[in-house]
Amino acid sequence: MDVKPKILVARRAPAAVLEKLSAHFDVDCHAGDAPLSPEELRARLQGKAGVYITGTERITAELLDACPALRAVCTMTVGYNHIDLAACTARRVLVSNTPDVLTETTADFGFALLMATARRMSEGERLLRDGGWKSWAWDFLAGSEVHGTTLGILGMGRIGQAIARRGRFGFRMKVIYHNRSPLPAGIEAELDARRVAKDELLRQADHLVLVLPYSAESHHCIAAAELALMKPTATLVNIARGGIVDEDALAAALRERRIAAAGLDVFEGEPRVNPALLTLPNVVLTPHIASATMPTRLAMAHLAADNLVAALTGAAPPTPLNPEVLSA
Ligand code: 8YV
Repeated sequence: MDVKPKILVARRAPAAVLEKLSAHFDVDCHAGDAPLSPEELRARLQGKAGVYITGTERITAELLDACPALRAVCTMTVGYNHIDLAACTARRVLVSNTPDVLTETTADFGFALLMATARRMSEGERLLRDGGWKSWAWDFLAGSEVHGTTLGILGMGRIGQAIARRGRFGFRMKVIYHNRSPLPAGIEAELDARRVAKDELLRQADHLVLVLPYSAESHHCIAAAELALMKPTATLVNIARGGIVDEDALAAALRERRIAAAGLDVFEGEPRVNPALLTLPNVVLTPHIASATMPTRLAMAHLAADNLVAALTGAAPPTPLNPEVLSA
């Protein structure tokens, strides 16, 4: 009888996904909602050929060295800053993520967060629930305009483009962006989007959306100096990773109304939120849910499983990050 390879599913996963994995593997599933500690992860990974993770579990060179049986790391996220990709590649460990299936859903949320932030929705709901809605006034909860304004996108990948499309075609916004590489000419023309220097993006955007990958290079790339370039009427939206923004500098800018408002779905120390942000009225805070619709989360969960099955059964994984390890 063939012995199935052993894998670890590091977080609670949909039943259908566990069933799919169990057809191929001997599955050890951490069913709790609290993440495994790094020590627990290392212990549970002993003898495992594959691991199915989310954005919480960190895959480091040290962990890989402590788990020599590991051949595949499959994350149910598009971002992969929690994985040392170079260390995986050097050890011929296949890494995959879940791009594309979450693009439109995440862009929907990014735009919703922009709207909620500009139009002061959370502030209004808090005021109403607290019994503070007494009468009408011409400037009561008056927010910033969205349609026809300038949308700035920092990081023009798949999700950035999907947000730009919503702004351009749904809200007649002028789109500017900053990205390491320019968009293909066809997409730039479709979106009527202009690539600008980062400083110009900060100066001109009425609404600035952060959608860039997190790395040593993008760590705190929005800090005091960058916030100082923004318009006092501007809003900032972050659906990428918390570490991109210096939260203390952002809280100070919001408190002193050097920018109008911010919408944040991600936080540097999440799930802990910087207390300086919690007391400010002009910030909308959501708990990292940009990709959280049932169909999208199921699609992500299945894609991560399909990658793991392929990687360990000799088939081509649908969305590998280091396909070179397969041919090495
Ligand atoms: C995840 C995300 O849900 O895909 C990503 O990179 O940020 C979200 O879609 C989150 O990271 C889960 O850990």
